[in-house]
Amino acid sequence: MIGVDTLGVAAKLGEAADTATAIPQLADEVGLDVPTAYGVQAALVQRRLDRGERLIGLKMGLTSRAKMAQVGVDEVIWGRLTDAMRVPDGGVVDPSAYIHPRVEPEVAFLLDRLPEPGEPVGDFASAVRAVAPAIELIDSRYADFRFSLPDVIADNTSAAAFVIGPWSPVPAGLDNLGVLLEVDGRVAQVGSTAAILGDPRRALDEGIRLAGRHGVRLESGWVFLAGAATAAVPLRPGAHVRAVVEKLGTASLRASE
Ligand code: OOG
Ligand code: MG
Repeated sequence: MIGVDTLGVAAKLGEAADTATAIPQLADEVGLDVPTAYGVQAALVQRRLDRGERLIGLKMGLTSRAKMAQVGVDEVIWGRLTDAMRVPDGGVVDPSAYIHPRVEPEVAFLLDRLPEPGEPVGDFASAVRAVAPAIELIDSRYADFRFSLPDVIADNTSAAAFVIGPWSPVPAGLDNLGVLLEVDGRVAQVGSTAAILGDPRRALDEGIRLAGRHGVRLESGWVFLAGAATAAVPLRPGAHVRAVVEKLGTASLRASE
């Protein structure tokens, strides 16, 4: 699309994140379509790289019906992860650094030998070195956590922070593992990895395919978040959050008061 001020739109989203201040949706006003929105996302993440952050992975979004229904957008999307977004397992986040943070349970992959662009992942066990339970902290930069498809893509798919639990070798099956999100010891969400495109391994194929359309190639050593298996829940000050994935274990974080 001609005439979109990609850098200007990225600067608005970047400042909204840096100052934890919501902004109105902008896709309609500036005329963003999906390809231009990925261009804004690239520029938004480039601002982070310019200040010294490193690109360390890719995240999928809206790979489950629970998530699509929660935000009213029904297309699979992807975003970029940097080292500054990673919080150690069991670590503390400051909720006041975000606008309206939410947490959701995910499955993470540690990428290994990936196929050539355009090729499907033939052998998952050689493409992925290890798997882990994870928590993603999302924080839409748009008011009321409401957005259109191009809005959320431009906003790096609401990516804000993530925690990865202990890595395990790739198990025989990943397609029907129970998933729990606990807040302060109470079950907040229950689901199954089957909710993630029927099998979270499919999320990797989709990630390679969709990112490839925009010239992004996944790299060995990158982290990959397959997308939440359940709806996300608000992160309140002082909360203790655990994501438990059957056979894989637990990832946790705490929100400071
Ligand atoms: C968009 C990001 C979705 C997921 O796991 O589905 C996502 C949002 O919900 O704000 O990260
Ligand atoms: Mg997510």
